[in-house]
Amino acid sequence: MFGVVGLGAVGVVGGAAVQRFLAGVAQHDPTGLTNLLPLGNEWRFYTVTGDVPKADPATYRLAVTGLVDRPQKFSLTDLAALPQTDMVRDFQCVTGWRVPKVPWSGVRLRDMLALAGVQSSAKALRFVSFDGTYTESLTLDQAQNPDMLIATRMLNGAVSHDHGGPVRLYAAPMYGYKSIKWLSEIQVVDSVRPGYWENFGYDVDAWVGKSNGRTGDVPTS
Ligand SMILES: Nc1nc2c(c(=O)[nH]1)N[C@H]1C(S)=C(S)[C@@H](COP(=O)(O)O)O[C@H]1N2
Ligand SMILES: [Mo]
Repeated sequence: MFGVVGLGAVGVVGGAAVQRFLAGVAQHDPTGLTNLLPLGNEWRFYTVTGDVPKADPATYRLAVTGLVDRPQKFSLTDLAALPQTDMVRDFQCVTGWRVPKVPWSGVRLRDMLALAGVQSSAKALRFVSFDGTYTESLTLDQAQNPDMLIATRMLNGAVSHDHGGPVRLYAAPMYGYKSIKWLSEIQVVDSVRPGYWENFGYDVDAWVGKSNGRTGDVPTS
């Protein structure tokens, strides 16, 4: 049942259909055997919704809403005007693949929250994707980690559409499913709302090497 639901949710559309299909299989395979599929040792492009409409950089907005004193909508120009943070960190998917030493840039999540003014009743963040389906979560404590980034650049360029551009989360210390692509809204909320994959059984606390039974993985930050 688990696998059937998962495969149904993976869009098999367009040129990357086969890769997306295999990525979907890998994500739902509790045995880990699909790691043996010849996908190479680089990025897999994941989407649970098939083709995602491209955002127009001129009209794109990132909304910060909920339990904040100053709800705001940031354009790409607004984001570029905020203090920028660079980091080089591995990207680690819970299914086993890792891309080493990826350069990332953007705005620290905690800087964004300070700007918005988080209210005292707030406990967690709910992240929303403009793909219409994917969500993620962090506790406010986790969001204070300096390696949680609202990424506008990766691999020395703008975040590409396939990688979740124009803006994605990069939760460096956690498995890749936390790094929501095509980010459109950060809702500040009073309790953790488990994200898309967490509803299929992945751990809400997704620290690399300390969750999902994957004790062998080396932390990325
Ligand atoms: N919107 C959205 N974000 C997502 C996903 C997704 O399917 N949809 N997959 C997650 C998972 S499981 C991983 S490992 C990474 C993969 O990032 P990439 O597609 O840039 O390689 O994106 C994460 N963010
Ligand atoms: Mo993943």
